[in-house]
Amino acid sequence: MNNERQQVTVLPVPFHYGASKPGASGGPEAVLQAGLAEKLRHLNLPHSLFPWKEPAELATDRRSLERMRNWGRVLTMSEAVAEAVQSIMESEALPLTIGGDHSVSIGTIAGVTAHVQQLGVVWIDAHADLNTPQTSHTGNLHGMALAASLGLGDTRFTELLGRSPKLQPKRVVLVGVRELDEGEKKHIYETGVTCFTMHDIDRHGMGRVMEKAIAIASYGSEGVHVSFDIDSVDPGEAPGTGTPVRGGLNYREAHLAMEMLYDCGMVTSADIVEVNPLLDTNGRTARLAVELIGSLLGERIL
Ligand code: 6HN
Ligand code: MN
Ligand code: MN
Ligand code: MN
Repeated sequence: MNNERQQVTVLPVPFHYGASKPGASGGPEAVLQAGLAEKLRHLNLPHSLFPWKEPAELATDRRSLERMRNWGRVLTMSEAVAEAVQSIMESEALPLTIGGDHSVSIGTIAGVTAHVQQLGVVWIDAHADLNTPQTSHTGNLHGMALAASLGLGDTRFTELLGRSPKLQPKRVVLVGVRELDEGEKKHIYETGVTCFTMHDIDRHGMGRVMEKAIAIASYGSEGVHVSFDIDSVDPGEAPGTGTPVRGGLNYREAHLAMEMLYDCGMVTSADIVEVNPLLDTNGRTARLAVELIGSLLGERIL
């Protein structure tokens, strides 16, 4: 993004089959209700809403495997998201995907990398989403989204739109991590993706951590994708999410991350995921999501 009044196309993906709990499918509606369009208007950004259509589901897509729950539904959704994002990229707008659980990112990254070959990713999350069907304890595909984009896991997901892997580990950075499964730790070591935990943020400060994260994700890259899981933020600030973990980013740290990403001028695309209005208190988490999108798209007080 050169940051010059970039056209933004919002892609709402009301989907929850990648997670255990229902509710994330209400995320797009909640974020829109919380004033997303007004925010974009206030920022003077030309914007439109992508007409998302629930993909027609084949009866055979209802198959489920213990290790990859609802995989047929997730796959059908991922293909539709990938196509939508690809067409948004073609129109030279910035795709802003509103989830939905984090499995929507399998599709967005496939769609973005159809245009941007060398894509950096900043994945802001309490979790790493680096499970494969073999390492997952839950079988939930939202916990496998980043792994799939790195070429790990089931080929139906890794080979979405063809090319696998979509991402190179040296351009992938996790920020805000505080809960990892054993298999995910192994995947971090084996792939060499960079992982900044809450410990790193406490120790060095969010400013320093984001400087490093942006330097890594953008080095030699043609663009940077931001995948923001709202559970990266402390549950006290963002209660409306399905897999909350104590000890998260505070309000200011989350905004600083988004502001610095805007300032780097490399952002091609973004996902805001895991807002669950059924678990929210008075729309607080949805409003936070809108504010954070504002910071990512250039909102400043001065
Ligand atoms: N998310 N590691 C756990 C799992 O089920 O694989 C949690 C995943 C959470 C996924 O928040 O996007
Ligand atoms: Mn996630
Ligand atoms: Mn998470
Ligand atoms: Mn687990």
